[in-house]
Amino acid sequence: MSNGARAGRHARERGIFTFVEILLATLVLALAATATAYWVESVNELTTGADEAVVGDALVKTMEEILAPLPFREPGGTTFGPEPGETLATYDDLDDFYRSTYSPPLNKDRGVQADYGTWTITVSVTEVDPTTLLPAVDTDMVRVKVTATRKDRVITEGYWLRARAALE
Ligand SMILES: [Ca+2]
Repeated sequence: MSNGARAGRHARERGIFTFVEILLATLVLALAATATAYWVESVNELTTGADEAVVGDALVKTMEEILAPLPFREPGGTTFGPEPGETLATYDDLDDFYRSTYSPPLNKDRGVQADYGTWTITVSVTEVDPTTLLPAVDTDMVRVKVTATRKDRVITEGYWLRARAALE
């Protein structure tokens, strides 16, 4: 029996650990701590992603609340986009918003949601052919797209079609 093995056996008999045992235990603890840190970081990333998805959905829905009640087109108007002199506060038909970007995003009263300054809402309203849904000119259908981005990453996109009603 070697002197090392004899010393290890004597150490166990005395109830203390050898240097190798302490080294192995330290290594296992270090690996466990690293795995735990990695797991916590992964959970934090998932939570942040879930939070962003919830906020992105809410911001897109807020724009839907602004856009949905608007008439398809300015009564008697021929302009696609805001009529001369109109501003955000006086936009009164859907295509007034046809190429809009808001950062911070709007609240349902068209005010600014300053708490979401890192977010951008982009609205596009495109005339489309009602049959093919391809871009077209002077049709009775538009495709509305609302995109919520944060730090140049698209978080949520919402699309819908809007047809001109019989009396619009
Ligand atoms: Ca208008």
